[in-house]
Amino acid sequence: HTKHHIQQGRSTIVHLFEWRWNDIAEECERYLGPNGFDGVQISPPSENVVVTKPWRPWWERYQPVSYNLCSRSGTQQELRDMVCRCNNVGVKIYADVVINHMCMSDAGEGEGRRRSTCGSYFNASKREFPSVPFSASHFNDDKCTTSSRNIETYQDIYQVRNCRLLGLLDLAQDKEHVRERIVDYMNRLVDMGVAGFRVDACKHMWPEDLKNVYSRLHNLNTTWFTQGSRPLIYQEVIDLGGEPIKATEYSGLGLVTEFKYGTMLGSVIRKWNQGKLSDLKTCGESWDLLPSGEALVFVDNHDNQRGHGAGGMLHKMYKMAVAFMLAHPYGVTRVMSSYRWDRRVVDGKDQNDWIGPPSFPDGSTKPVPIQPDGSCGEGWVCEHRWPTIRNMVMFRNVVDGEPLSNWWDNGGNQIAFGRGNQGFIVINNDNCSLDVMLYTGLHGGTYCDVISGQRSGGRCSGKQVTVGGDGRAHFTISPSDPDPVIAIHTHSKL
Ligand code: AAO
Repeated sequence: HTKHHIQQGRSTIVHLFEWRWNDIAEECERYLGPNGFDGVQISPPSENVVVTKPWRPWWERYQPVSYNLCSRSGTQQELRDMVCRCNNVGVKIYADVVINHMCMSDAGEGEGRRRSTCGSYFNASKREFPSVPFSASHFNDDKCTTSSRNIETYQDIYQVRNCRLLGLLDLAQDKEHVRERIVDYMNRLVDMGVAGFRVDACKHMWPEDLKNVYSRLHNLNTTWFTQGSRPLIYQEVIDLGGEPIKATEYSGLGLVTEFKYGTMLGSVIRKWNQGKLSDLKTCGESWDLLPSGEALVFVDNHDNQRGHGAGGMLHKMYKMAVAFMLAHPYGVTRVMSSYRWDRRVVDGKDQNDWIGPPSFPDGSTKPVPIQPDGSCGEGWVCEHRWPTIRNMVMFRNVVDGEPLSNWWDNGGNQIAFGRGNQGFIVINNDNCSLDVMLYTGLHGGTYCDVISGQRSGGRCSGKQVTVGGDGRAHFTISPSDPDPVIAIHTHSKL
């Protein structure tokens, strides 16, 4: 079984969606390292087809034409430099790998930088990708029984795995040549110092083929990792129930994205179907979630944000959901860092869901400028720099390994819980004030709330909480607070 390498004292993967390698390298050094992030999920580093209709959508990166390492995020040299610089400050890189398929069947033929990001030749209608190389016999079409060659129903496991997802040319991972090319691609990244992978569209690949591929991966690069370390793998499988393919078919191979978690949390925070925060008392396996050690959890992802895949939420609720997720022991946590685009929703669907990252007229991605207040400019949202999220990532590090403890709720939407005797969080999602005395498990003293401020030196820029010698403290949270949450931990003690 995969040995996990979420190192002690660091938690949480941040998905720097569509960022350039150079910007990620800077961010590791100036922000992610010092703030205790475990690692970065990067956008797919492989060469992809250049889509111009619509203009350079973000999703073109999910249409590889080769496994050469140049993309809108940068060159192979820039990728290598980023991996090295991030590892040097203790921040790991997890690469998003698209190995289920190549580009869409109607992508045509071409070469040069206007057609593919490294300029490699491909011919989609002949299914030829000579830079890998792949050719017609390496695809699954002979196994697919639908007349469109596409997946037409998710109720048939053979269609889901042998036909084309969204019209994308479906690779035959049961063939040795295909396995070997994929393994070679992933091993080039491992050898460079990458610590693991987000594997795209795993539902559409047979578990035994993935098992074969993962078993052939090299150990992590010993320049940064202890000898014998295995890559951390988290597999994208959307399992919300109702389909024959289950997340548990993949959980023996690595972590699996637990889509039920964000769906459940979002619905409770929005109070849908009479949901209330106090329901979260039992959050975990009894909710039909994967065992905690097998799940990668998140509140939103790049698909959900724009109505692709399976979930979105208002700012205040969103931060509350992320704060809960980071405080609660369940799963390996991932936070999303996105960019703004002009949503144009018609009949419930965003017509602009394709818009790519902030870019120059020539299609190249803009750098991420950091403003004097620490936020990002040029349309980059940088949720991971929001103080609540950053400080809760640190909370999770401080309480790492501690059990859920001292749960309290009012039977409605006010809850509180601790993590051993290391940290304590109180959340008010009711429309009335919270005003209560609670046992925190923390040692007596004055603590700085890391939601409304933070400790620096001996001073606190936010609310202060006094824990008595008996471990009890008085909390008040008004529902109109910008963040109706209070969180304290041993490192925020004044
Ligand atoms: C683009 C165009 C397409 C075009 C295609 C080829 O948008 O119109 O046909 O090119 O020319 C991304 C974009 C796609 C884009 C693609 C390639 O999202 O729009 O297509 O790049 O450029 C399924 C997969 C899942 C996948 C998801 C999008 O199982 O793996 O579709 N996610 C990943 C990536 C994603 C990427 C790809 C895969 C492809 O994260 O960014 O696509 O590399 C059900 C199923 C899910 C299924 C969804 C959506 O979900 O369970 O397995 O995901 O449907 O089809 C309720 C249900 C829930 C259901 C959900 C949505 O919540 O409970 O089960 O509704 O219907």
